[in-house]
Amino acid sequence: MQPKVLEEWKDLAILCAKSAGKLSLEKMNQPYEVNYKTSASDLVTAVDEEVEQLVIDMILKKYPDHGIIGEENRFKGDPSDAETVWIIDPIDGTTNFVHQQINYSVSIAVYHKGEAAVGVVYDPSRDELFHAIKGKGAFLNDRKLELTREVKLEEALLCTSLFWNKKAEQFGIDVIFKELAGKVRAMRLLGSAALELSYVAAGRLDGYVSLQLNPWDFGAGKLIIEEAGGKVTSMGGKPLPFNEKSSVVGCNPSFYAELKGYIRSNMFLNESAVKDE
Ligand code: 2AM
Ligand code: CA
Repeated sequence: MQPKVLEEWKDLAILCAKSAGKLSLEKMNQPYEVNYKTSASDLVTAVDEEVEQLVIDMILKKYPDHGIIGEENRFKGDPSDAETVWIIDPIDGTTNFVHQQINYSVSIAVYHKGEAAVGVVYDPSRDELFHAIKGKGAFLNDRKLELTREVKLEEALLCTSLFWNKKAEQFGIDVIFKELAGKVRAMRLLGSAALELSYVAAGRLDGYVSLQLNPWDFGAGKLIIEEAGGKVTSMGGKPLPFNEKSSVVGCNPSFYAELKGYIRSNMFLNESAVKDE
């Protein structure tokens, strides 16, 4: 893809993310509807839907032939018909949006022929923009992000979005994380996967692990970590897909092999079963 086109996609992704963030901040202190998706711990608000619609309208105005995969499913076409697909999460960390009013983000990725081309994650409450173009590096606002510092696993600040559900226990993940927590410097759980992956790229966290995420949670963050020089794969070491669920390991490259090996050797890992949850 021509560099000029990639720049245009990135510029629109940034414009969409900032407009989405502004709308979410405006709506935050007005009454809005909150609904349960699958359970009381899986929320969706009227703001998620309104913000997704805003982003879809902005994308289709400029690129009517592009496909869109959004968490709230508001795109009317079939994204598998398009060569270029935008993957959006209007609010990643809806629970934080509702409870904390911070620690949530807008995640927008552009994939071309199945490959990540552009990734943008915007934190509206801190006005922080993480962005990357394939082959052109990753940035936090104007600062280039480079994971050049060597980090040992025992010095690492690790993050997860572990779900304490039956499936997680069945895979032994509760035991692993208990043990892993004693092996690394400390563990964190922030509640917005897109933001947590971006923090890994920025060196604020050293690694992020999840048993299962959706493509709109990791689509942009994956490219931002890779462009900062980090490693991101599934727990089994496979490249992350753009159109289906996956487990995720993203980290500073210096301990990737050790961390992935540790997870694999301590847990019964059947990736297709993890995905099918
Ligand atoms: P979401 O807020 O867009 O749903 C929370 O730990 C992280 O996992 C968030 O990025 C959240 O994204 C994501 N997530 C995906 N499915 C989830 C679920 N069923 N319950 C809680 N968080 C979920
Ligand atoms: Ca969401």
